[in-house]
Amino acid sequence: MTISRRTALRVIAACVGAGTLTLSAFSVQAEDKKITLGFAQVGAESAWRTANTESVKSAAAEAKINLKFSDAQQKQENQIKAIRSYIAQKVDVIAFSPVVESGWEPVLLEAKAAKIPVILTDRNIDVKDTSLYVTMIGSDFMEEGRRGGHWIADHYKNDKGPVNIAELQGTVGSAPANDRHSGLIEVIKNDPKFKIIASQSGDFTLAGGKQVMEAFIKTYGNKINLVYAHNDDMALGAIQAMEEAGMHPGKDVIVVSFDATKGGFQAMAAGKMNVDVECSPLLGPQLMSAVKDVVAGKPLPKRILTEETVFPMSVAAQTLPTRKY
Ligand code: GYE
Repeated sequence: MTISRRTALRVIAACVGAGTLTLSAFSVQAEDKKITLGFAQVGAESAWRTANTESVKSAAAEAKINLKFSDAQQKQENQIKAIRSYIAQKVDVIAFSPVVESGWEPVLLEAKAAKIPVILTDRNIDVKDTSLYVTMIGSDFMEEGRRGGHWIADHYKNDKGPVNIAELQGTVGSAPANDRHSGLIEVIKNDPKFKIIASQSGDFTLAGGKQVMEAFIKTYGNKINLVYAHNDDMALGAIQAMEEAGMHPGKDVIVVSFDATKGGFQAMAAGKMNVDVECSPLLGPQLMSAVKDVVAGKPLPKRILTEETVFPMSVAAQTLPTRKY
């Protein structure tokens, strides 16, 4: 049934007259009730992070959540400042991706005292009192490290070694750097042919990876058999450094990386990277649904995991067009 504009106006007028004009009052209330989420991001250090930021922003818009966003430029003190300002602004929920694992108790106690729920995304923290956060949404970095380790163990199963590994670590003290290291060690520790001959942080950036790799090449040269880079940006930097030194990444030096970004896939398709362990940055939708549940008082699991896999070089060209980040 369609009604004319005039009829509609008459109906509204009648409602007003009868004191039943609840509709517009409701919509004003709904507008007021829009959830405000304060999100403290790590920085913009990698392609992974750019995709993660984009996912959070677009999912907030989609979910009609009012997002306050800050970029900590990879510094914990900036993140703490941002969280304090969200507390002062009395946002409904705070979410953040912690740069490092330790040192969060004081600010999280402040959030708790202000009764503002906190959700961790992407990276975990090291706190005794887990009531300081509602849930943690993200990957299992230990498992990712093990997946990298298993690929390596399998790749060298018929090789007596030694296999000299140069490790490019992520940001010092961050969960993915700690766990991708420990996951690898767990798998290779009982096989003496694997030796980590060099290990240093490139801070998850391309420039950092390149610089550290240049130093490794100077010290160890052709002794390096495998580069284990904690993310694609550092692996791409290391590939550049190796090529500039006349080496052949992907062939005479095996390259193992994490994230599975388009950049990683392009390197694999070009034969310069051997395997990329997936880590999805597309956490925005899961975060927004958790935010809504928390505000609605619904219980949430303490850990919400992302599903991921491993991509060897052989599937890169075929899979590249379907990659979303
Ligand atoms: O692997 C790296 C980024 O925390 C999982 O941070 C994330 C990591 C990701 O800088 O590229």
